[in-house]
Amino acid sequence: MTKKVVSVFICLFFVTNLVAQNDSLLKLWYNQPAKRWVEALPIGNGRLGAMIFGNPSEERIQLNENSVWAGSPYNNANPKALKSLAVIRKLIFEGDYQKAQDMANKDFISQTAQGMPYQTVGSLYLSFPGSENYNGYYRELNLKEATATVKYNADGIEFRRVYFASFPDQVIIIRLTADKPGKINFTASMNSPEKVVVSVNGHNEMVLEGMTTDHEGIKGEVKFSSMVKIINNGGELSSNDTSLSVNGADIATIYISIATNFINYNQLGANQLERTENYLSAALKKNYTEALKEHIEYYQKFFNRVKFDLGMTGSVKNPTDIRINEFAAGNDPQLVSLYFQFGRYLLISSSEPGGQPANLQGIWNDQLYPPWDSKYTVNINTEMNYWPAEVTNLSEMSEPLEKMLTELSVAGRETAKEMYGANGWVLHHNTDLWRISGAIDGAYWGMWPCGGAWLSQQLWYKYIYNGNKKFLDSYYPVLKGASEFFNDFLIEEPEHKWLVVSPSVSPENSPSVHSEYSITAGATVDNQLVFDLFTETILAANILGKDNKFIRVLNSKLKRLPPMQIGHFGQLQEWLHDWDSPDDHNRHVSHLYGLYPGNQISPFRTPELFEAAKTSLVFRGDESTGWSMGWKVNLWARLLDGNHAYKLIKDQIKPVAARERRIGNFAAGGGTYPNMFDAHPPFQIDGNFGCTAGIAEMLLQSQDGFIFILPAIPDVWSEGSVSGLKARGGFIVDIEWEKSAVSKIRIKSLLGGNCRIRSYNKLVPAGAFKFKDAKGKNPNEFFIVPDIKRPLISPVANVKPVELRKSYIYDFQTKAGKEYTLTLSE
Ligand code: FUC
Repeated sequence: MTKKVVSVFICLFFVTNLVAQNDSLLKLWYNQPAKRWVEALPIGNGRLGAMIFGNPSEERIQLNENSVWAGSPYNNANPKALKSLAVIRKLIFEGDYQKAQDMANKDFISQTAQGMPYQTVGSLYLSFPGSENYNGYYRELNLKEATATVKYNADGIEFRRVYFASFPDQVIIIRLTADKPGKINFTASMNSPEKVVVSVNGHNEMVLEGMTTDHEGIKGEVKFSSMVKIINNGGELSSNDTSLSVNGADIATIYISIATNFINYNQLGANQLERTENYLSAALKKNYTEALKEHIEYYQKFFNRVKFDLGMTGSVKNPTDIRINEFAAGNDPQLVSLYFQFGRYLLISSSEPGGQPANLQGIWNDQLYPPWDSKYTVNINTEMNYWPAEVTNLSEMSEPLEKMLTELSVAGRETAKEMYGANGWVLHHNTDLWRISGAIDGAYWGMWPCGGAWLSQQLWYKYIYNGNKKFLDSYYPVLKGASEFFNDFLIEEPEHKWLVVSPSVSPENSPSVHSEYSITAGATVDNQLVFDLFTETILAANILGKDNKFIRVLNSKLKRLPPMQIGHFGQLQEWLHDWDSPDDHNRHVSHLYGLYPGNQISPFRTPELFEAAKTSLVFRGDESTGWSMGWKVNLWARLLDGNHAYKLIKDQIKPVAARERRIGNFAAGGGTYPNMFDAHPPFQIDGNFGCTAGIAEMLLQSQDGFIFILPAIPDVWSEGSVSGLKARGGFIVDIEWEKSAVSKIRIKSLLGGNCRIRSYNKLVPAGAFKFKDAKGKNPNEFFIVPDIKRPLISPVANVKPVELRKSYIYDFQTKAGKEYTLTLSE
């Protein structure tokens, strides 16, 4: 071998070794079984979920299916709203918030059901006699393969269990092995907090049948069934009336099938038993090895798109729970990449095409009445669940959300007519499996008719990341319907003659000047949301060549929306009036929607608003509930402050306080459970997704007319690499960096078009393509930025000029399917 060949060989060896090493770290692992549910490990295939406790002698596998919800099809609009609408608006404009809120509670908030809870199916228990005394215990969740494993030794035998929720086969499979033949002995049984009957049928299958509960006057009519089948190699399978036992087997493979009678939000009546049997018998046709292989292949199609490496420290040798405990005080960059990949794992596992969107707990819930019913809270939480979908290259996973939007646009149309006499469709701050759209939970929280405006953003994001006109065309009616509602619902406020949403709230917050009353008109977030909704509807209609007349109407209304305002302490005003207080540490930062996920506030285009948003965020504080901190990671990334974003990651990845924590009057105490689930507290999955998106936002942004490379990395991430992130315009971006400077960028263009790159470092093309300093507007149609009015600024506000680090901005033309490499200029 020549010297050159040898060094290439060594180099390759080193690189593959490094990758292999990092891949082997894509695991959550523990030295003990889970004692609490938030220590158990989640597996899921979008429809089915399971939590693995991993106890050697008494294994518990807690089960979920995504259509097991209490109740049955219903709607909850309050028909009295229409008659009171003019009165309540007048009360709000006159400043009589008390009367207005009282009226909203009686005439607008639903007087019937407030949403149905998502419910558990129950648990499968496996009891292993002789495994009480064990050693060498190990439990892991492998993010690379979407499998969980438990290992331990008892009586000189090593036992091993592998668990996965098969994507292609739609069943949960558990394989039990031992390193000596004939040693697998256990009894399987099931129970549930639901009313269920467990029996064993003539084929030695354990069958659990149940019906979900009635709730708030709505009859529980979701019938569900589960079947458990055990295939034993060697030994014997026996049963009694309610359990199955295996004696002396070499290997046992357990199949868990679950199905319900749910057809869609409006219809029940499928045969759940037949469905359960069908899944099971289809799965049994494959052997275990094949099933596992196909499961991994399906999963990796999505998971493997993104690789992320921040390097590692000695902390990687510790179990995950210890690393979470120590993260904030030390330096464990690999835990950040693990947390990020766990977020992607959770999205793939809880939101699959054809299924339900991830709810407040994804699909994992062990209760009948989980916190906030584990439904869809749409004044932040459901949207946050999908923030990582595009940027972390998991576009397919948001399909259930888009389907839900279509359904809401039908169900919400009735509500818009009934409550407000308006066209289009409306959604308030919550929905559930039945796609309710009325206002719930009391006016302080629920008098918010902008759920449709926020949730519809998903449709536009999907389009600008993927450029699929067919998609845009098929969802355009949903977008248009959401706009039609606000076209009818906006009303002129008396002071400035702006068009505002009223009655409404700035989600779950009230100004300290009248802190009991949140009810308001023209909250900043509402103005921003309607602005985006109208803008996107107009753009979509133009692209599709539709609805000229309607566009003209929307255009004229768009101009009459209130501008953003900067209040007396230099903050971005949360309300139409200058009511904000620096002592307000509410977890919601709704008015910062314009900064993230929106793109109305930018350091380059709207510097005054940028500074005002920062002032608002500084006063809101860092520590809060889990999802709030996840949001703030994104916000600090958009404020181009990587160190502050990292501070929020430290706040997020910390053990949950034993006691409830409050800052002033406001809930704080969010963090991370040992199984890496986000703690609101309690467990709420949005924080996982929000923080995952935030980490991506520190590495790559594309909302401001260009792709910003490493816009906000903290000093502690001075070296690293990420590949496969997605930017608007269908650009797949790989970045490597050293000494906090970009060393290499590779961009794959899926759609062609101008690629505009901003970087803190001077770049040159590697290869023969034209590369120039960027000027003027980006001609790429997916990088449209909104035209924002100058803010109104309080005369006493002190608005500082923005100080930005020097950056470079370039343009180059791309062809669809081609790759382009840029490197650091010497
Ligand atoms: C909203 C938030 C709460 C919680 C709930 C599910 O009400 O204010 O913090 O996230 O949704």
